[in-house]
Amino acid sequence: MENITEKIFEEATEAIVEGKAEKAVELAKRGIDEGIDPLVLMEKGFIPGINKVGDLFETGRLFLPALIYSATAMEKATEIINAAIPSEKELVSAKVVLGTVQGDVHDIGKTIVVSLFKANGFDVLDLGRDVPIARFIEEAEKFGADIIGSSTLLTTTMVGQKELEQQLKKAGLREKYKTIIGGAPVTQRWANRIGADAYAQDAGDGVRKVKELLMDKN
Ligand code: B1M
Repeated sequence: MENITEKIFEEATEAIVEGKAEKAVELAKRGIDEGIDPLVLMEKGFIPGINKVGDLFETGRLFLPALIYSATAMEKATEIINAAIPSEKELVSAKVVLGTVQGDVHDIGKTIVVSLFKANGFDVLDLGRDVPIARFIEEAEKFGADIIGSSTLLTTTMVGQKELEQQLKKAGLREKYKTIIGGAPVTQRWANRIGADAYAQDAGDGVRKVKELLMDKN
């Protein structure tokens, strides 16, 4: 069993690096059928692949068309993984609005966060990607959210998370919501600097942090 699991992880990494969407989907399905936890499969199989692609892209050893093939393979595998995340039966009476900030179209990680939040019983409104900052607030007001979550993968768009804090303050709504931020370049230090209530390094951490924030809120 261990060998099969390791082999699936390796092949999943390879499928993403090579940008093979059909193969990635087949491996995601096979891994789940073999009983591998979908998030472990993501973490040990697919994420190392897309991280490798990122490194190759950054160092000029892979170009945009290949990055797009790999991203497509990753998106397709993520759909299968997200659908397989087991749901908690207990509903949490908390509403979360989540999106990727304006100027940024990276949404693979954000989508995993959304799925895990839903699986943990949160009522989630997914705003998608490239979301104008003011829209986070408008939608949170309409949805009756408790938490506003923002994701970003580009260093140039991190400033959107700061702007969200500023716009909330300006509208006199900062105390009404708890905010959580995430994304590859984001850190706890950035959260402290801009005044976000929490930072999460991955989806599981996000669920833990949101539960803590809700305890503070009540
Ligand atoms: Co882009 N890209 N990309 N890209 N891309 C990065 C981010 C980059 C680091 C690659 C590199 O150079 N090494 C680099 C950014 C450099 C920088 O800012 N300093 C980069 C660049 C430059 C670009 C373009 C500018 C390229 C170009 O056009 N010349 C362009 C930007 C377009 C735009 O947004 N305006 C671009 C485009 C793309 C694609 C469209 C091809 C594709 C995205 C497809 C999609 O998302 N639908 C893509 C991809 C795939 C990547 C890399 C390779 C992988 C990102 C990813 O999906 N990771 C990325 C390199 C990298 O990050 N290693 C890269 C897997 C995912 C599961 O992880 O998103 O980190 P992540 O999410 C994690 C955690 O961060 C956390 O939980 C998730 C699950 O564990 N998390 C949260 C995330 N959000 C959270 C929110 C929370 C809590 C936790 O609470 C609210």
